[in-house]
Amino acid sequence: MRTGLSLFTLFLITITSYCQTAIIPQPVSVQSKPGKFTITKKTVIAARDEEDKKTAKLLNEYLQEVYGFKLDVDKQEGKNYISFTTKKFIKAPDKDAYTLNVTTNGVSMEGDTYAGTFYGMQTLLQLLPVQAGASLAIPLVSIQDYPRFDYRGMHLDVGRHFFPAAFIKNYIDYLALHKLNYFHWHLTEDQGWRIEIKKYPNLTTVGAYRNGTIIGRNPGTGNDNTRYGGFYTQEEVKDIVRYAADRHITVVPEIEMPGHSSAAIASYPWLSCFPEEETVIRMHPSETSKKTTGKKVQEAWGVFDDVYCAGNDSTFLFLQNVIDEVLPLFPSKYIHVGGDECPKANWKRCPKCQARMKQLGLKDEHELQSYFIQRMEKYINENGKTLIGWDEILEGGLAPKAVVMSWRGEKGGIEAANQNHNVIMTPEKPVYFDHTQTKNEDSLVIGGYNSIDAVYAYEPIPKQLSSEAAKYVLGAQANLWTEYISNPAKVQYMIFPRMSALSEVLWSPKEKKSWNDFEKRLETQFKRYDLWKVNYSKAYYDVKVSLMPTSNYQGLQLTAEPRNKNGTVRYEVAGQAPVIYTKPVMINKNNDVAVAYYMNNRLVNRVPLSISFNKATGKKISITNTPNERYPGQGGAFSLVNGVYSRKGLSHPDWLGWIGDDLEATIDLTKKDDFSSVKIHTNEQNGSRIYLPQYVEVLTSNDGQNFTSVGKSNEFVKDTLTMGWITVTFPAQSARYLKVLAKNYGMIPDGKPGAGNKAWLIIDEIQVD
Ligand code: TNX
Repeated sequence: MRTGLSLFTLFLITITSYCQTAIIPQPVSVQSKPGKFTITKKTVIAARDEEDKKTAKLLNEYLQEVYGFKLDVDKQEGKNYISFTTKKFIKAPDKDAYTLNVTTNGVSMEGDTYAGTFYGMQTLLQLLPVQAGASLAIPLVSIQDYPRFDYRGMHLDVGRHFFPAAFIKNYIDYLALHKLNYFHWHLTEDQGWRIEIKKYPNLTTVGAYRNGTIIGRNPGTGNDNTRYGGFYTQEEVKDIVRYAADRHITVVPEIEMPGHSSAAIASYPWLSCFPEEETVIRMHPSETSKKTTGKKVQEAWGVFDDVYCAGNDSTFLFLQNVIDEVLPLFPSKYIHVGGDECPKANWKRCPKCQARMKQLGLKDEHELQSYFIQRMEKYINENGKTLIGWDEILEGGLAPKAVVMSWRGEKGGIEAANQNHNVIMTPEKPVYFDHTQTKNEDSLVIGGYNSIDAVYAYEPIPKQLSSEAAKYVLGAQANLWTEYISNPAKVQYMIFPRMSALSEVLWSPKEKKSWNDFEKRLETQFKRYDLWKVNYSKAYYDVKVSLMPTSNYQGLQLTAEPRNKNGTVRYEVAGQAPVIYTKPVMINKNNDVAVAYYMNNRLVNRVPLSISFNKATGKKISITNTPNERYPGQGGAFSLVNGVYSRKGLSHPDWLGWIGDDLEATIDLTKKDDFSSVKIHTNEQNGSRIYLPQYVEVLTSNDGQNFTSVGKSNEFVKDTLTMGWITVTFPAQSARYLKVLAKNYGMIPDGKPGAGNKAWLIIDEIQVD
């Protein structure tokens, strides 16, 4: 008995003192031992040279900020210590590697480089408890670690919305906490020029401010007509670059050309092919333009025809002068020149551009764009730097030493790597962090869906590349475009927690990646976000709610499937006490319901659903044309008769969409029923190529074979600014089957937004009454 007890006690001591670590990104190797070391106010940080002292200072800042105290820094280790040592001069293969050892006497970090030591310190921060008040006990571990990719980046667009210098420093802190090492700073845009250039003061007196911003999703529902803007002085830029360097982060500036240059053109109209032409500021609902005179900083989002003139040498002189001021501010070996989304319409009608093409024997405007980038590359190379451009710089021939950022998928990256060019992968899917991370988004976002799982699953080296070509992939980066991100809290909401997944993609060995393991560590990471006082998306706690037909098509069956399994799902019906969800729920009348997810009795996520019953709800439906993968609906065609439709816009998961194709749906009411109207819920946003159908036609049948047309309509009544119903009414019918045909708008004609493309048709509900 005695032996049994003491053995049991020993066992208990072992498991309770054997702490689990939750480090993100996952290190190369972690060995845990039983026992712990506790940091107290008496613990001394030992750091010998200046760089390591900087890292020691950063550790102290973190301790102060999060736990409310600081430690002394000394040269000697003593008995209770945290020591930083850098071996220096150690090069590849494991560049920026570090080891971290925690014993009962202290913590030692040893880096191959200063950056390595700094990464060791970042790992130490993640060994600390996530409760601010707790004693700082850390588990005994031995960690060996180094990054997988050399380029681990995050981008921020400060053109569409401006973020103050203080927040840029916070953003850099977030990168550092994730062991990311490149900050791509997108400094110039149509909607604002954000960096002081002394030779060209108008760039910031004029180009940094716009007279308004469109409201809502492009092309908007109006304009706020409020002056907006801001810029960074060269002093602020230097300060930020230094701040980043202390955190072993390189800042890569982007000065966009030849497109996305409306703000520069507003400052100096002679940069345009047509200095006399006025800037067009598109506005919904008329989709005509706001009244302005002369060149203006853009107020709408999108791509604009007024770009730098490629025929004028003064354009190049201007850009070279700008670069002359930019390069000294940024020690980075890279400078990004954009190169994306440059319409060629103005170059086609510009005599100077055409003369340049003729003189150089360029066969089209793509070659002119290539000439533009190559001419700038030459200048940049002469100044000892390397040019980065978006994948459009492949069109018309790549500049000889350019690095390609592949954003329109991986295609451009693959092509460039096969041409022996370095590549940074930034494919829209899944690393555009301006896209939503939840199917239940209730803030305005640009569209697209990049879940945290998709980011985690991302592999930067495309399968198509040979191992030789794969060496050209320097790494990857997530981009944050800010059309719909106007404040720091929204930035945080969009990047967290996806940035944590990204860091593991870029840092951890491929074979170490495990979603199940990441999920466990993610819950600790959420607590760190709380410690860092940052906002983050709760999409990870989303509950997948599906509405499916019952076996006899007499109602709806709601199922709720949480991704995370540690909490509880509650089912709520308006006006009733919530119940714990355990099995599918039957619904057969109009109701406002919700599915909520609770962790430790705290609400973390809630999906509300308004169910509108009608004669088609829950019935059998089939459709002829498969919807596009971007708008597949929930449960496919059944989405159209599931009693639910969007009240907020296109991020609702119920939409079915077709490019060029019609909706042709057949509904089986299971028995003869009487009805005299059919409505479809649709969306009109011509700026996004979404057009109303030409008409909606209803046909009925009693045998499901032979259908007769009973009515047709294109009468659209809005229920929100972009959505509404087309209703077909007809003399009362008694039939078992009906067919609903919505005729796609078809090819978009000249003069309309999206001309030359097939229109989208978007529908999320059919109602029969
Ligand atoms: C495309 S990505 C752009 C940006 C937009 C972004 C929105 C790239 C090189 N150009 O100008 O902000 O889409 O997701």
